[in-house]
Parts: sequence; structure tokens; C-alpha cells
Amino acid sequence: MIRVHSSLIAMDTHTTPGTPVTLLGLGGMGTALARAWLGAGHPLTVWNRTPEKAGPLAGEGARVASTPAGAVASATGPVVLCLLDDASVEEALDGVDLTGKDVVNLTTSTPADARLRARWAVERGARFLDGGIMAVPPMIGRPETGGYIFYSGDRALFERHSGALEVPAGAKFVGEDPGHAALHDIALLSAMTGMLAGITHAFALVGAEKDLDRAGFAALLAEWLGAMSGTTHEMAAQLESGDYTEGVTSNLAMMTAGNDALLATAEDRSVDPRLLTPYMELMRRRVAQGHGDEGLAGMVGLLRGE
Ligand code: FVH
Repeated sequence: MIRVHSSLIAMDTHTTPGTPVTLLGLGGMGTALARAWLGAGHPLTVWNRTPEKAGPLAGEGARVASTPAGAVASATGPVVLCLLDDASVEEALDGVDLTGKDVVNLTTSTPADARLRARWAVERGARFLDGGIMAVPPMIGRPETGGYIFYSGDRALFERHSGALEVPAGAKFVGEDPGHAALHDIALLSAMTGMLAGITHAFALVGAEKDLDRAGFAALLAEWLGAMSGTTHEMAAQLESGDYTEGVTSNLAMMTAGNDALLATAEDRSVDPRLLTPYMELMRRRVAQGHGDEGLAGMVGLLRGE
């Protein structure tokens, strides 16, 4: 049965345990979050700009608010935002009274935007936690997939609602600076972008081979990238100690010489090398500065213009 109260349309459900959650935004990710909370027995109030998207969730037990102000006014637990971008957060919460509310913003934003949004929320009397989602919708509510969410900002808010926040995906608190969740999120996505560039180049190289087993090649590639991922720890240790020759197994001079074979093969197979050459150029510059015996850590400073 659907009951209409002022700005809320409610479904009768059983008495459910768990912190009540209010969720603004029912796109692909918001809908997945909603189903995770409903499935775990958390009373859920939802709002979406296009109201039709809330229909199926009402049928699954969610209370549907007709305005963001109505949704927020009735909130006694976390008010979670999962909207397209920071501008949509601004628009959705324009004029909404946030006094005393616990705002958790899972909308992708830059670290700078997250800090501004935190100040904006606190000035309106709210507590604020920012989040960066390291998962795609099918991973939500499925811990075995390894998805998680970075959180930063108000630690007390995070601790108070950690039970609810851990329902959709693992929850990692990365500091009280509200920009840190976004910084972690963007850094990991940036690393992924570089990796995807490498994968694209590799498939372009082998692409012309008619008898190549692509599934077999994909398995080799995934295994190799996994084996090489330990580079992250080597680089962190070198950056920490300041000794960029520490624990080096493959030095820059050797790798730079090897780049010639990579470029010659790309040319031979008519593959555009531009996804690789900016990185190779950084390597060459560091070797030219006399650091051929180092690992990769010295290039971090080059990239930062130091
Ligand atoms: N989906 C994914 O794979 C990624 C995984 C990592 C994290 N992202 C971020 O999550 C945020 C939401 O993503 P989403 O997948 O839900 O995105 P959409 O399906 O495009 O839904 C967008 C929702 O935002 C609403 N919206 C857009 N503009 C406004 C506005 N001006 N005022 C109020 N709401 C707005 C939109 O409403 P409607 O179009 O249905 O009316 C959707 O609810 C995002 O930051 C990702 O980067 C997802």
C-alpha cells in the first residue's frame, strides 16, 4: 500500500533494523546503493529528479520523497548524495535546510570541490563526509567483488554510521581532510587510465595477427600486469626513504635502452606510439640528468616540475 504524507510517498514495510538512510540520486549507482540498503534491512528514503526512477524502489520498500527538502527534513540518519557531479549537488540542495544533518556525498568530485562542498555544508549547520566509490554498480552489495568506498572528512560521522556505510561496499576512511577521499579516488583512476593505455597499445601491436588467440593473450597480459603491480610498493619505499636506488631490480638506463625495441616494433607494425612516448620521454630526461641507476621514483618529481 502506498501512503502519501506531505512530501513523502511511503510503502508499508515490516519493522526493520538498521540506521535509516536517505538517498538523493537514483542513477545507475544510486539505484544499486538503494537496493543494497533495502536488502540489508535499512529503512530507506529516496529522491530523484526524474521521479519515475523511484517507482521500482517504492515497490521494494523505499519511501519516496517528492522533493530534496522533504527527503532531508525527514532524515534521522545519513543523507547520502549520489548525483552526476558537484553542480548537480549544488542544484539539488539549493535552499534545503541542512541544520543538524549528516551529509555523505558520494558524487564524484575533485579534491578542491570536496573541500569547498564540506565548508558549504558546515556553514549550513551540517556534518560532512565525502566519498569516492571504487566500484561499478554490479559490484555494490557484493563484498566478494572487492569494491570499496573511500571516505574522508568528519571522523565522528563516519564512525557513527559505519554500519550503514559498510553495507554497499567496504568503507575505507582516509583522513579528516574532506578532499582526501576524492584525491585517492582520482589518483587510482588516473593510474587505471595509464594501465588502460598500455593494454590498448598491447592489443594494437598483436591486432594484425590472424591466428593469435586473443583470450589467451588477454590472460597473459592480466597475469603480467598483476606481477608488475609490486612496482607500487618499490616506488613508495623509495619516495619515503629518498634513496631512489633502493631495492632497484630494473634500472632506468636499462629500461630506456629497451624502449627503443618497443618503439621500433610499434613502427614496424604501424602502431601509433603516442600512448607510450610521453612516459618514455620522462625516463629519457631522468637518465640524461645522470640517474640511470635509479628506479622509477625520480620521475615523480619530474612530473611535479620539481
Ligand atoms: N556508474 C559507475 O560506474 C560509476 C562508478 C564510480 C562512481 N561513479 C559516480 O557516481 C555518481 C553517480 O553515478 P551514476 O552511475 O548513478 O550516474 P547516472 O546514472 O548518470 O545518474 C546521475 C544521477 O544524477 C542525477 N542528476 C543529474 N543532474 C542533476 C541535477 N542537476 N539535479 C539533480 N539531480 C541530477 C540524475 O537524475 P535524473 O537524470 O535521473 O533525473 C541521476 O539520478 C557520479 O558522480 C559518478 O561519477 C559512478
